[in-house]
Amino acid sequence: MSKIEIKVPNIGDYKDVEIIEVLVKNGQDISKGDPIITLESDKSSVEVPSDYSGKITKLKVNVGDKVSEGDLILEIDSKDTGIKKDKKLENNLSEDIDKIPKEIQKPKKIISNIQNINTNSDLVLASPKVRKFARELGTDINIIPGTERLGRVTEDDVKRFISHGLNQNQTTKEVDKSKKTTVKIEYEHSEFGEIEEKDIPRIKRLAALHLKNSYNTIPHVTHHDEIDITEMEEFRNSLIDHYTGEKLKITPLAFIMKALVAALKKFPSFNSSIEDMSDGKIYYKKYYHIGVAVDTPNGLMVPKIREVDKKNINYISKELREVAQKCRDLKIDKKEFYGGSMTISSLGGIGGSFFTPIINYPEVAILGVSKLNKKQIYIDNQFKVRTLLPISLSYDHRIIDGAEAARFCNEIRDNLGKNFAFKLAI
Ligand code: CAO
Repeated sequence: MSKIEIKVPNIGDYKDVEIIEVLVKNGQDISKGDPIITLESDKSSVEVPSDYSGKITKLKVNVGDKVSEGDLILEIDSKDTGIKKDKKLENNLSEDIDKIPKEIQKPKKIISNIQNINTNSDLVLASPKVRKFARELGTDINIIPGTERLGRVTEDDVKRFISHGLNQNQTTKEVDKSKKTTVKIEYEHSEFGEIEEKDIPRIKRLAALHLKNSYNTIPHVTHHDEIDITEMEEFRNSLIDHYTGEKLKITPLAFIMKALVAALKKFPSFNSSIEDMSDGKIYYKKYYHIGVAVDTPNGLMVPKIREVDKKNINYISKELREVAQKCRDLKIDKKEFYGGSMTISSLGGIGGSFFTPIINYPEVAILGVSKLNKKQIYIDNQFKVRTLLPISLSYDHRIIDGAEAARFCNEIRDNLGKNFAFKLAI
């Protein structure tokens, strides 16, 4: 057994290329030729394979790191001797990353006339091979939903997309494009004062595609309401750890998640997905995995808290903190962004009253939560100070009617109301 260092091979003239995926873990057995990381330059992405077989002992890189030829990726214990490098793999890699035509590299200057802007093919994560495959089939890769990490599009995604006949979206995109060409920005921003040009972070660019797809495909309606959570808040603030005697720090979101799940059980159409209206299918989920929008320095991420129906609020609260931290540290697995029932977008810790959240496609509804506040409410012939929680439910009007949405919100209100919050907690 010898210890072998696997380094970034020859990648042409490229330096400081970003790692967008780490495909292996410490302790994993890998074979020669297995992909270990994916590198992406401005216009192309390429997987770096291992030159040797063995067990990974030290993984030295993370997603987001920038690397150049010769940088250490990982160390393995290998039966191989450590001297035979696969020249063929290395040459292919250098060619792949070199395939980026010079003329389509990132423009240095903001182009003031939108007529000149290319399609955004650089926004989608896909290997050059998959891009070519989509192009050959006459499909725009930008409108294909990717199933891999961070929305990466695979060859299977392209095939699935075509077999579902989703190409009709392309027509809409064509219309969008032609509209775009009629808009002309007459002046440079810099003509009005000092400006700074920056790249839009990758996660924001990827999220943009999903948000745009959802907003353009789903007819959204948003139902707003205020829920009296006075007793729930009193109860939440009274919770104490029996062992330490200290106050338990439980986010209101844990109660809201439980209340949402109880409402989903009563209104299964909210726990469903439609992938393509034209195939006439709706998928009802028998599980209760709630997505929670997490604000991170890199942009918004929506991991799922699984089986909320089977967990108590203390556990949910802890799990939410941990998962949110993983997102902020970019240490979350891609699968955690998939397979949700419904999403909650909470701005409660920040502020605001109501907003219009965008549905997390292919789900059919999303619950927006804003900052609770105290108000005078007329109850039992007198004004009383109560704690109110503003909620905003956006729903897919193709599948959910307004009356059903109002009933769903009433159910959430009852679930968070007097006595019921206590039941949710246990
Ligand atoms: N009203 C008032 N206060 C609230 C509240 C509400 N509805 N919800 C939470 N809070 C309080 C919490 O109790 C906490 O108070 P303490 O510090 O006194 O304990 C404080 O606000 C901060 O909460 P938090 O944000 O750290 O935790 P959370 O459980 O409320 O939310 C998470 C977790 C991950 C949802 C949150 O950190 C976050 O990222 N929110 C932003 C989501 C977002 O950007 N949505 C928009 C998507 S659409 O673009």
